[in-house]
Amino acid sequence: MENKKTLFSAVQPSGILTIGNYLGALKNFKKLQDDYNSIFALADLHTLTVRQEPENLRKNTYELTALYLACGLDPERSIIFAQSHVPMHAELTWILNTVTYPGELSRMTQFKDKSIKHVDNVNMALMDYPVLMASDILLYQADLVPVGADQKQHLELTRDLAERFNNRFGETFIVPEPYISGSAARIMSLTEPDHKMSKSDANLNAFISMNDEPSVIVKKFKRAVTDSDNKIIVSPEKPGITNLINIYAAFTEKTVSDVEKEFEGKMYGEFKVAVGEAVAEVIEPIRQEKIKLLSDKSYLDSVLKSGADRAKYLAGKTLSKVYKKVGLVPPVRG
Ligand code: AQP
Repeated sequence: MENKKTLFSAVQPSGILTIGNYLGALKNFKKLQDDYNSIFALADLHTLTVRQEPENLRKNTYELTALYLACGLDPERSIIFAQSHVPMHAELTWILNTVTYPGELSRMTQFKDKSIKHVDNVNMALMDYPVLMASDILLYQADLVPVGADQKQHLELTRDLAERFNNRFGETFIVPEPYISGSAARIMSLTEPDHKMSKSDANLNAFISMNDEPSVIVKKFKRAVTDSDNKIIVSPEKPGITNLINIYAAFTEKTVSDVEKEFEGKMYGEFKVAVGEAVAEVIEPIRQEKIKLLSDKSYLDSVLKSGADRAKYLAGKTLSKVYKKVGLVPPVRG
């Protein structure tokens, strides 16, 4: 590892990613990988906290590997791996569970939301999700964690657990900082703009998937829920239009106030088409590149294998330190 700070982030292969995941996470990864020792995981163990079709989970894992690469992650410079290939994530979770209280997990917004959404499957792992996430981050002694705003609460818990462990057993973990990117950090649903855009939404019109073709993207934006007045401005009373302005600004790299000026006096219909076209222009080359990459599974397997080997080395070092601190007898080798 070079003498740089360390960055860790992960995405769940729980479906085809949306432009929310792209803007909140992936878009920043490419920019950040040059400045940090970067580690990007596919959080497949997290995905199991809600019911998955096993075949789909495998397919989505390859999709996400290809998407990471298509978005510009370089497997030589960054470590790209599947969480389930590095057993230390589950092992550290066990240890961190011993310093986590049920009350702090049952209070988490994501746990409460997902418990309502998956009322027939409120399992222990769903509640323990933030502890596995803390393990992901702390294993690599990450300084920085780029996430969307929805993950901020989990990151605060990670910091609490790191500090609690350090206080009880002596300096062990770096306490990580979140990296949350401005107005694109919380992209909202196109059909219910007071809910966040999610890849597992049952309504396909609620999100733009990274697999949507340009014509579909434009069509979905044309149908996006807005209000009845025709002013293209950011306002808490106008969540639909505010969301579209944030999306347009993020995809065109403009400021929100520049976008408001650009569309002053224009009609919603015209603006929606402009948003769709701006998004499609960025997404389409990524989609094409991903299709190419997906045709070579053995290459994707080799990326995940070399990533897991490098991740295991780093994770093993932290886990040994943790085991020693808590008083476990190291196994006799050989
Ligand atoms: N709507 C969003 N706006 C901005 N960022 C977002 N992220 C998720 N939704 C938005 C960020 O994307 C990264 C990967 O997320 P994840 O797959 O680990 O889990 P998630 O936050 O639960 O994302 P989804 O799309 O809502 O997945 P499902 O539907 O499976 O629960 C994270 O950095 C997240 O903040």
